[in-house]
This record gives sequence, C-alpha cells and structure tokens, in this order.
Amino acid sequence: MSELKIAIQKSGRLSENSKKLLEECGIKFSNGISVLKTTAQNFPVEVLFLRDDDIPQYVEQQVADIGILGENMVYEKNKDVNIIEQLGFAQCRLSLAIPKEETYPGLGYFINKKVATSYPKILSDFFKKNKITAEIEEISGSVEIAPGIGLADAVCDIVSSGSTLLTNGLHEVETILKSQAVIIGNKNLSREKQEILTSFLFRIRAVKNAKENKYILLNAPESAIPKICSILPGMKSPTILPLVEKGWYSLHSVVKEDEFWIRINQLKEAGAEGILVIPIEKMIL
Ligand code: PRT
Ligand code: ZN
Repeated sequence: MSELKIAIQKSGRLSENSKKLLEECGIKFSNGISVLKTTAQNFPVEVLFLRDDDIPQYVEQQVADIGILGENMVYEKNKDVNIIEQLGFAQCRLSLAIPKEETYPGLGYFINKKVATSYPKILSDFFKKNKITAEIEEISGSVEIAPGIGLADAVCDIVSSGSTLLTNGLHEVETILKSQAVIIGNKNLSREKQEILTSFLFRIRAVKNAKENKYILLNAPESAIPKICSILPGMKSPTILPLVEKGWYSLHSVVKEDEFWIRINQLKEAGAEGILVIPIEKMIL
C-alpha cells in the first residue's frame, strides 16, 4: 500500500506547529521527528523534512504529495499546486515599510524607489497591478537592515509583531498579503493517496474545530433557561440535566473561543452560576 508523503519545514517557524499538528491527529513516529524522513507507525504517511522554499516545487513534482508552509511562500514560488486547507498558525503579513522619519503620501511614494525584499514575485505583481515603476532589490535575509546600510529606500518583508521594523527605524505603510500556514497538494494524486488525504483532513478539521471551541457547563434556575438557551446556541441545542436541588438544572454546550468572554458575561447576567469552561480535544461536526 502506498503512503501519503507530507513535506514539512525541517527547522524554522513552522516546524514545531507542523509536527504538533501531526501528533494531534494521532499520527505516531517511531524514530523521533529529527531525521530527513520518517514513516508513521499507525497511519499511512511518510514525512519529509525540507526547507520551506523547496516545498512548492517538490509538491508540484510529486517528490512530496502534500506540504505544509506559509501562504506567502506558496504565492512567491507560484508553482502549479492546490491550496487545500488553511491551518490557522504562523499568521503574519507581507508589508511595505519605509524609514520612520519619512511621511507617506500613498503608493506614489515608491515610484523610482529601490525596495529590498525576499519576495520579488509578489512585490513586482503588486507594483504592476498598481502601475508603480520601482526597482526591486532581491535579498535573501535581514531585509530590514537594507535602508539603514544604504542598500534600498524601503523594504517589503514579513511582519508579525512589528518589533523588527520598529527596532530598525522603519514604519509599515502598506499590507500586500495576509498569510498563515496552509496545506498544499499535488494536482494529480492517485485515488489511494486522495483517500489517505481525505482521512488526514478529517482529523485536522476535528483538531481545528476543537481548538476554536470550548465546552461549557453551568447551573441555572428553571426560569433562566430560555434566556440562557438563546445565548448558547451550541452544536444543536444545549443539553439540560436536572440537579438534585429542585428547580435547578445543569446546562452543557459549546461556545466559540472568540465569543467566549462576551458569552460568559451575558450568561452571568441571565442568572447562570458555577460556570465551568473546558478545552475540547477533538470535535467532529
Ligand atoms: O530555513 P527555511 O528556508 O526553511 O526557513 P526560513 O528562514 O525561510 O523561514 P522562517 O522559519 O523564518 O519562516 C517560515 C514561515 O513562517 C514564513 O514563510 C511565514 O509564512 C511564517 N512567519 C510568521 C514568519 C513570521 N511570522 C516572521 N515574523 N516568517 C518570518 N518572520 C520574520 C520576518 O522575516 C522578520 O524578520 O520575523 C521578523 C518580523 O517579526 P516581528 O514579530 O518582529 O514583526
Ligand atoms: Zn525559507
């Protein structure tokens, strides 16, 4: 039986979360995850450890069947692959930044300027789309120091907290692209590999749904139940169980992680007591 070959970043910002994702999907590896490639013990996958820059090409050529990497790299490499799933980690943006003492009048600022970047394709597409003629200086690392050493007037680089730009005397003026980790796939997977991918994606979605939701338990008097049910839509509707104390009930439901604090206040106001919020490990919808 053939295995699905998954390429992940060998070492860097995506490695830990990529490995964690596989582990959370219940995929176990015998010889640790620190070699060049390894086969899972309990699921038909083989993991290849590569530089993120090489992953799009390897997936296109089917050296790997699927790969995990940042959307920024997928667009920059522009290979013939499918984006299959967004994974929600390694969120960042690709932005233009200029020296902080300069005022920014709009995109016209960049006309005839020299911009340093490791993303020449995305940047030149962006300038073309906006009819800006500028010079692109391709450099592979430490882009943020280019203006300070006189190599360029501005930069186009990945930003997450913004502190790298700040410490290099730059300020962010345009966001070109928002990015997160994604799964890309070869366009011609065999039926057998497609089936493995489908069950891998099923597991990934269960893990992702679980992370986006919390399990909530609370106690409430009977009179408060209609109001509380309207605040807690849950997966279908809340589970309601009677307590020993007459007229009191325990309600169980699921709330979205990002709505969590607003819901908690609304629930307290509606008369809920003894609220417990519990992480969910897997959630199948
Ligand atoms: O060795 P290999 O080629 O595999 O790795 P790499 O060095 O090319 O990539 P790596 O590990 O640095 O990043 C991998 C992916 O992580 C990127 O392609 C992005 O999709 C994503 N990512 C998320 C980031 C960041 N956040 C990030 N902050 N990639 C880079 N940065 C850098 C950025 O280049 C800048 O130097 O961090 C600095 C900015 O961070 P802040 O927090 O100061 O704004
Ligand atoms: Zn890289």
